[in-house]
Amino acid sequence: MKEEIKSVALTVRTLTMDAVQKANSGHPGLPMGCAELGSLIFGEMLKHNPRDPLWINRDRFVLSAGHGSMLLYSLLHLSGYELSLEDIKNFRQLQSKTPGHPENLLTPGVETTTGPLGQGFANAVGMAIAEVMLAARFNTPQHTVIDHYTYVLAGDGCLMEGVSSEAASLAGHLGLSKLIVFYDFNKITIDGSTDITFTEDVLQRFSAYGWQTLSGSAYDTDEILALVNQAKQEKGRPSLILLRSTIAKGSPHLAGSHKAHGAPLGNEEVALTKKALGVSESEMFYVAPEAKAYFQAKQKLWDKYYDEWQQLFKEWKQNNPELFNEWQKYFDGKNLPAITYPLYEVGDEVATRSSGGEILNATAKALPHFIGGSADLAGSNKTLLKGMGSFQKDNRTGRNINFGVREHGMGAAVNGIMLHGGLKVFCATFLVFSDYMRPAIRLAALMKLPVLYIFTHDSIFVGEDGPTHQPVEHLEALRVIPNLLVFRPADAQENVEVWKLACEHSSGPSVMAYTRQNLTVFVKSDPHWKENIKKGAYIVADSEGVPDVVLIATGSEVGLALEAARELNDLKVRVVSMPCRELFLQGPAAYREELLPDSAKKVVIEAGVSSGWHVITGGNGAMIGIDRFGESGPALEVAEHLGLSVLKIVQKVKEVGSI
Ligand SMILES: Cc1ncc(C[n+]2csc(CCOP(=O)(O)OP(=O)(O)O)c2C)c(N)n1
Repeated sequence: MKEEIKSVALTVRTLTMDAVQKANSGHPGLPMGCAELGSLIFGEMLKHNPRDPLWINRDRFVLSAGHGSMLLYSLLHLSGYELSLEDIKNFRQLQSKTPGHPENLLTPGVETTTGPLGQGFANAVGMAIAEVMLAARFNTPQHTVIDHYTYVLAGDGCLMEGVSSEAASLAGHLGLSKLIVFYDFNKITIDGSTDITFTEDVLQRFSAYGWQTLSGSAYDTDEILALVNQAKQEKGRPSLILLRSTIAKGSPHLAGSHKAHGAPLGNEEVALTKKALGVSESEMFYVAPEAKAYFQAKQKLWDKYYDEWQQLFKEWKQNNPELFNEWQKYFDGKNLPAITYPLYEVGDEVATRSSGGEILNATAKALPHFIGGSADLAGSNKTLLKGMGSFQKDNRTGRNINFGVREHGMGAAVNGIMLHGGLKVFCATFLVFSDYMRPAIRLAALMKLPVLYIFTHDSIFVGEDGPTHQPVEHLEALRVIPNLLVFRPADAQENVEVWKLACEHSSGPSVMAYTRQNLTVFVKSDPHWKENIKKGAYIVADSEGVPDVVLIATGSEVGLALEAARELNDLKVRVVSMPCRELFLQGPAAYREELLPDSAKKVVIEAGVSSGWHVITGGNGAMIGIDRFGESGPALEVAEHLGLSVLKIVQKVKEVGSI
């Protein structure tokens, strides 16, 4: 095996050097430094099947240090995934399957999109959570249908990032023992040696988090396999295996240098390295025949594991028809019962966070695979799944995840849960703290993951907690993320309808922005509002004939708009509720024109920044928003102070209407 691993490692080095050189950009250092480790992961550790990259029970491998993508691409190619040598030659080219950083939607075998350091690590924590949850749900004493490891390769950068600390702390608390992280301890980052930045004892830190910590050399294959064995023996803690390594190992002049981190080695150095490795200098994209043969032989073993699992699954299915019925709900979306949503009547006074909590519980009651949690705000967010337990070390069937005060880690972990497959996940915090999860939200949108975000306390109407807790720019900041839908329902009835839309949005995440304060369920003048809300907006109250002014509002401001409209007797006023601007803008142009006639002035009312709303006002109207931070005080006084009272809205509309 040792000789074969050498040949695989050699091939990783040659492919990496040539691909980076040809693209004239990329990161040769990590793949060359971790070539042996990567070869062992793909050849000796992973139970996977390159012919079925989405096999549910495969071991997961996450390259958290995504800049080292050539490590992953070389090994995916060698081990038989659908990634040709031609693809490797197209490294970093437009629309290739080998983008600069790994993207799960582009390349078979890539488990998650990585590059923003630390995110992959935290995704892996989510994957390990999913594995444990699903194992508890489906395994029987006779049959272990869910049973896999999650391996991670993380560098100094990943472990410096706060997101990995949060996720590691959570993983330690939860005792995720099937999570095994390799730490590429090369002590090099972009700016030089970690002596200038990162001198803590990482192993001690992880030990304090509740991890088993191990260490060895990245070039001693026996030792690495023994350490992994030790990690697997540990049943109560995740494992961190620190491996001492040399960046760009094999390069005569650049090994150990930060210069090899993120730049081509240069033609001369590539030639010298090839020579040192015993490869012909003129040979480009050299693949050692022994490396190919090694993986071809491995495929037989993987087929064996795979077939054994298929057989096991078949038996399990025959013996447990009811469990299989459940399985189909989790993994295929089949046999799902209809959700019985709560009913709300006109005049009901209920905060959208409260109706949201009821809707959430109704959903969880019907969908057994619906799980999630809050970052220590379940009570305020109203997101507790009642009677469904807390997922803990000693309760793997709990469906509430207590993420603790760890929004960064939560955001990234839920991406991992979703990526794992089998579960539908939500997470929650205050809207103002969505900033703490923004990198993960962005990645969820990029990966088209249908995560549900429940963000409550959605405006200055939070009141006394003051500007630190009053979001103003957040709705807009979220709306600008491509492929993310932001819903801000105006009452409990709307909430039910937009929740359905969010759940149906299967190709990306959705935000539910909910109020802390009560909102009155209002009469909708449009008899087809439940149909029309699917287009992002609908008419709540209309004028006789073509309106002079259309008031467009979202969430809690729809109620204000309705009150203001009643005061504006001299004008023909229409009120439009727009719980999802993105859907409205993506929808049919004719509907947009119908709702917002060219001739009418448009006044948008939202307790947030005005930026972005010009697309609706179209230069013919105004925005009543909040282009500053809020203030601490009773909510209605703060709102009045910031121009969000009925009186002030009426004044503003009169000004606009008379122009
Ligand atoms: C969140 C984030 N910040 C910054 C970067 C830019 N960046 C890419 S690699 C890197 C250094 C990483 O060092 P290390 O993990 O030790 O990788 P190695 O040098 O060993 O390849 C930085 C700062 C990034 N990709 N993500």
